[in-house]
Amino acid sequence: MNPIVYVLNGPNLNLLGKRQPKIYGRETLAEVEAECRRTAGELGLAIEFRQTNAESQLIDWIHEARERASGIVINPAAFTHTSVAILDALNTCEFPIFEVHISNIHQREEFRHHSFVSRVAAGVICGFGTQGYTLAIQHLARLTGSRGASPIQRAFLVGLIGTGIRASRTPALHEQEGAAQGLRYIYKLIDLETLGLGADALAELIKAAERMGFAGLNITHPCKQSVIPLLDDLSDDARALGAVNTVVLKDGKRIGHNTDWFGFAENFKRGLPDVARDHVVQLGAGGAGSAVAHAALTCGIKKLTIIDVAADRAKSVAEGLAARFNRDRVSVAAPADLAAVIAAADGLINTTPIGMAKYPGLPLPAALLRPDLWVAEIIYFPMETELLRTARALGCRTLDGGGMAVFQAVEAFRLFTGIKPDAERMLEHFAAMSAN
Ligand code: CA2
Repeated sequence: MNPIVYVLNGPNLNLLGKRQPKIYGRETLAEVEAECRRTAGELGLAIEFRQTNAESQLIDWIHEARERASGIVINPAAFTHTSVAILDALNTCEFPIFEVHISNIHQREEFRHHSFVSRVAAGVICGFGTQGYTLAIQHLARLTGSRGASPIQRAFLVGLIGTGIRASRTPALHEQEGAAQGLRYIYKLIDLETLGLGADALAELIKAAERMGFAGLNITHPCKQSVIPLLDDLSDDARALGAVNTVVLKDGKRIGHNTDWFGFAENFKRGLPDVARDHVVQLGAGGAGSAVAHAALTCGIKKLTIIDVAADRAKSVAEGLAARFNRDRVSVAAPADLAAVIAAADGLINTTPIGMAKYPGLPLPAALLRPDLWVAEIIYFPMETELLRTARALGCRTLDGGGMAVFQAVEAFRLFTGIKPDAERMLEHFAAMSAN
């Protein structure tokens, strides 16, 4: 039978993620529990995860653990600083006890600097956020000699197939998050251009990746559609969008997903949470166009008008959307009608490549912008496109494409590894890379 670890939580920790996020973060106790279970599971430990607001209950659980457990991880919360009774109960235990605090209690009010529990704890972790719990569990596993695979041994090999991708920041984003999670994580760029290959090499490259034990692949231009016939199954999103940017390779199967739309939706929710959404114009219906339009409608944009120089592309994206959302919410306009539709819009989303370092310029005449029009980009190289610069100078609310790049990677990392990445950490890393 697996050794049992009791993870005990004291008063008010049931409010985690719901109040005081600056001190305690945004993660809920249920999410902490899930992380603890995952870590313990990998290490061959069983977990009893509990929380109470009552001192007597905590003491009863410590007594229960005395009989059953191989260790305790305890965040006694405010009882840390007050309870001799909890200290006495812990003192009767013959196994290691680790005290965890989410915040750095020594940086806080004087009355939090003293802990009764520390006298009996084999170790104290504070100020590591909720990661403190999993660190304590990992250490306990080492002490108890539990033989699960150590997370440091878990290895993931993944990659990106596309053309002209040498400057991509996605490999660094994934690898750094993998390292921060204690994984051996390698993200290879498989650039068709560098290899002198055409898009028709895709089947051969996927087969090779599968044979070499890749956990998954990101797929980008020009292969997001052509990859589909090479897959065993698709997620609902990928099927609806007819585009795949993430392939999970598992148990001999290839499953296609689309995390681009999630990337735009998360970025939009965070960056422009309160803007008017009655009518929005999307420029461009190629590349990421259908994923962005899908995200826009999912984010509550009431009516979306799509404009593309290639009328048939705009029409086909609009038809796909109309099949999934209410038909009245999507329309197509001709480039000649741009001024009129923009005049009636709350926001503008640019999904054309104009503004990228390779295609500098504005995707529409500057005279059509006005201060009460919000403007969103999906380009992140450069982070400030000419469109964003012009819109900001006018006083428009704006959103750059950096967040979309990060959140598509957040979701792909989760799909490849089954491990929830730290999105805030990935955003910070991306910002640091972009500042260089
Ligand atoms: O940092 C920690 O983990 C603490 O143990 C948390 C206790 C505090 O009394 C200790 O000094 C340090 C407080 C737990 C309250 O938890 C809340 C969580 C979210 C919102 C409000 C309270």
